[in-house]
Amino acid sequence: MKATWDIFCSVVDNYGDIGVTWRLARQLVAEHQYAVRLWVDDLRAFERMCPEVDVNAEQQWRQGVEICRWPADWQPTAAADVVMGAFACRLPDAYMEAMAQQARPPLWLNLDYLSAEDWVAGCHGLPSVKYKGVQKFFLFPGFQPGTGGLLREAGLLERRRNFQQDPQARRDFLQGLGVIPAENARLISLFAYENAGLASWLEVLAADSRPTHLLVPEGRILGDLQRWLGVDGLLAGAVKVREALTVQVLPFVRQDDYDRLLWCCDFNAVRGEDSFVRAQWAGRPLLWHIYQQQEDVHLDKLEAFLALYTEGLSPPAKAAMTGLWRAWNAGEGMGESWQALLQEWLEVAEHAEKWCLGQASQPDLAAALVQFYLNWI
Ligand code: TRH
Repeated sequence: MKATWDIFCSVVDNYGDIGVTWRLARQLVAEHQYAVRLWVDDLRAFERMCPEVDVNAEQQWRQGVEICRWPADWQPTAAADVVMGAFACRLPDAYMEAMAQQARPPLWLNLDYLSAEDWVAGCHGLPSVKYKGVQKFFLFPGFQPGTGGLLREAGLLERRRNFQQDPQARRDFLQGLGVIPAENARLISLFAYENAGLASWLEVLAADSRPTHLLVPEGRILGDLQRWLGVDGLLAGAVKVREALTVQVLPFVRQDDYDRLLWCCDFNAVRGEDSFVRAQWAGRPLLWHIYQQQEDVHLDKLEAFLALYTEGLSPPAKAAMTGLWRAWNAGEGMGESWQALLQEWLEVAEHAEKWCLGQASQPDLAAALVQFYLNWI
């Protein structure tokens, strides 16, 4: 009998918690043939990226995954063979008790946040706390050998490359979103938290000799965008033109379509965790708005990633990339660093593909989790 998996996802805020666990659950089913239950405490964020999700259903099947509402009032449930809490979420007490009561206690995992910091490889797979004899283990995604790697479905890069080599597929996809960029326009996607640096970036794009078509999925950055445009109530479908810059607001699309959007663009501004990884698989230059944490600990994570990512770049390209990312994450002026990046564009674009291939040569996170389980039994 194949093992059963329970994945617990508490939606703290935004879309990253459900984005990551939904991706992982699907991959465990599709590529490793496990029976996976995904427990989610709030289905509304989920519905945005997977519109067929019924937000009122206690239980439903989606793409082979059993989706269960994680109720505040937990009902007795037998534990699975592998139990994963995502991002340090606390499992229901009664469920932990059920784990402890099982004749063969399950493998208990905590899937942690993604970080490029050096300590991650040393902590991946280490034992954590115990509950009545059930041992919990830390699992860390990461970029370096010895970590759990990144989520990457089988055949992802081939699909991405086929799409990018097919101009008609790109045109059709964009047209489906109502996007018809000018022939020579630079296409940029923008998914970010509120950012005081946005106006300075838009200024320089508007003043550029080459047109830019900026695609902005509905979300937290719209307030800054509206302020710069001097308009209110921007909704999906809105198109505004300021000199060389065309700004278009997009609906929040399903997760697979968001991938295609990233594949279409010459440059992707992403945020959090999952969109950040997907932009890397797109093989195009990117800008990361990191999720802000208390006492600015996120800035160490930003620097750790930058140090890794810019390895092998020439000093001016490295300086341009680093300058742009630091400015964006400090909410500072973007004009100068954007110009500097444009000077290094060819190198930075080649580097994005190289980085992607390098990361793809490591085992993916789902495979690493399965291997961890197989080593454990
Ligand atoms: O939404 P986020 O800011 O999520 C964050 C981070 O994960 C952060 O690390 C975590 O601490 C916090 O949540 C709780 O960014 P992220 O991780 O990129 O997740 C966005 C998800 O939304 C990702 O799976 C892609 C998906 N998405 C779509 O499906 N369609 C869209 O149109 C867009 C813009 C995103």
